[in-house]
Amino acid sequence: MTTVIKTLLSVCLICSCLTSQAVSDVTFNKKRLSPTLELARQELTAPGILPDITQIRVETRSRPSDGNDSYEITRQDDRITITAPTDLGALYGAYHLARLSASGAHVPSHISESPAFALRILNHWDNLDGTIERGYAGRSMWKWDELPDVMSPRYADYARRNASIGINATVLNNVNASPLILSTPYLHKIKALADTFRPYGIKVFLSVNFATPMALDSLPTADPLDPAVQKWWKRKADEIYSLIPDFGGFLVKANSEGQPGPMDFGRTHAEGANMLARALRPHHGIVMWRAFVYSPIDADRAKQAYMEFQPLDGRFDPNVIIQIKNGPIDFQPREAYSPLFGAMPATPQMVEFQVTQEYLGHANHLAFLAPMWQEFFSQVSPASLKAVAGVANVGDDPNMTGHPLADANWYAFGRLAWDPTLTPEAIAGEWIDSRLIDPAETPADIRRSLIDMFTTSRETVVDYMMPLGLHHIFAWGHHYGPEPWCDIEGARPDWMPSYYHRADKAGLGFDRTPSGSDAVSQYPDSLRSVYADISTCPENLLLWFHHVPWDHRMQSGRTMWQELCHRYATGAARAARYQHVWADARPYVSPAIWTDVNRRLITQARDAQWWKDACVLYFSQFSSQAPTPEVYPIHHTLPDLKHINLGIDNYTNPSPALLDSLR
Ligand code: BDP
Repeated sequence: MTTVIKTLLSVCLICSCLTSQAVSDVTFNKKRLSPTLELARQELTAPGILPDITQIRVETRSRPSDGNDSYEITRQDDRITITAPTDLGALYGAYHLARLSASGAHVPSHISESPAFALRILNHWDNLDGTIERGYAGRSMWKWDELPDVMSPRYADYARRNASIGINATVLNNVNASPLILSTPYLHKIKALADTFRPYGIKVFLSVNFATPMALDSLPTADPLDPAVQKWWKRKADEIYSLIPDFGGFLVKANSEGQPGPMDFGRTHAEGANMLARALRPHHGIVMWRAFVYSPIDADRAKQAYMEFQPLDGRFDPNVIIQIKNGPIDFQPREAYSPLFGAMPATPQMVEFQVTQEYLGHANHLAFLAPMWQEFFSQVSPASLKAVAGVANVGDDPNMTGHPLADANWYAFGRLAWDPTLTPEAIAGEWIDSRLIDPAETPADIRRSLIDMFTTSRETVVDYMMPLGLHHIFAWGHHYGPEPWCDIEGARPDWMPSYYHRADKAGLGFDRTPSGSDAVSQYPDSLRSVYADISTCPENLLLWFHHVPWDHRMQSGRTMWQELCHRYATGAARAARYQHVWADARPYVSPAIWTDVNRRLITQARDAQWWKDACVLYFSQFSSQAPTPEVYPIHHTLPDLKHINLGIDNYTNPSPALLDSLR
């Protein structure tokens, strides 16, 4: 199969225009195929699938010990049987075979799969006006003006792409939620989407604004203990379920960044969440209540979620899950894991990852995120979590993800939500083989270099943006470029880079040991002592936990200043090298994708230099030491970089002068 055809297949897998052979004999034990089994049939009879298989038998039957989404595949010579307790399990089995087939892999004699998490959910930060908060792949997929009358074929395509990697739920709208999403006309639009997604096993959830009863129906309050408010939510839940019987529930951002919440009425997060949970409970719905909050108490930003939520352990109803970002701050290129995980043993918890690259170069930089998520799972046991959420990188761009290789992050999110033990190498290999190249036609060393490029890319971004545990030194607002010097009058101190890097003549980094903010004390004892001691703290989190003297000796033998320069230099150099890897891969990748990615890799390398120059020049003012030789050539001057003061408009619509200055 050529790579061009493969690209087509990855966009539209059920493409009857292709003429290669299909499996001739696909049978089911069920006489009448449900819409879900019909989808499985379409997958298994798609042209070109499993060329050496002649027969596939699909058996769906309940076995009490099986999880709902599980499946088994057995192969005997050229015959395959998929066995599953549910139709959806069978569909997942069909997708598994399609995946193996697309990457040219052999079907082993026995496969047994069951997902690690029952709920594997994408969070869209889509606004009702079609914009996407932190979205870099065009506008929202959801065409609210047209729905429910016009149903874009892309809705089914989207559902299929999710289901084929095991994602089984979606939150359609932004956590900064418009109350309008719960109005009756919108519920009819949502019903139409839910009907389309249902055969694919995708449940619909909504983000809700806590003050919706006030905004939508002029109630005088949204106090969760007010009976009229409780009744309002019960009625709303009944209305939703009358339209969407398998509706999943609500995601709530409350009392954070200006969003309303129970604390506006003197109530706790638990009282707010439970009120919603009780409205949903008769319908088996759940509430995912976010822990991304800014405590009013003046404490280290990294401590606030823990301080606000940990004391509420055990106070939430059973159908509430606390949704916690992977790190305690905000989706930085590298964070320590959030200490709230494991600190609320009597409360269900779930993790929120960010698939969209708000802090990782938007749709311009390659940053394959499986290593980041795997790093998280190596610290927080998947068994301790009820669910996994990922903030989507999906929009209405033709390829849905902007950067063509960013599809690998959507893919990796789904695959890890299904099986968190998969390695980044394995996931990158699967994606590359099935969606980028034809492994049979691509030399092994080229394929290997592509996998290496993917699996090193996140660390590369960390190195040229924020090595050694630095964090949040992004430009104001859009979070694209470097702005460690940013100082906006009147803004929250904990939105300022200097709050986090704390550069001074003595050193660099945030002292979170007992002599500083003592954020380390929120971690379990064994880890607290490791993080608190500068000699045992992992170097990739050193400046996260310590204010480190410039001349502190690192494991490499370099001083901290030299190591910092080294990381910036190697990060920028690696970003530049990706262009060579890509050049070598050119004959094996579709020309359109090659050209698009090439353009973005050039931008990435340019941006990496910009990050290196900005940070090294800025911090050298505090270290009082010149950049080390490996940092050269330095392309910019600090006054120039400061002068640019990138705003998002500048970035999306750069003036020629700005472009010149960045070259
Ligand atoms: C931050 C984003 C902001 C989100 C917020 C959140 O900058 O746009 O609304 O997180 O997660 O990362 O609520």
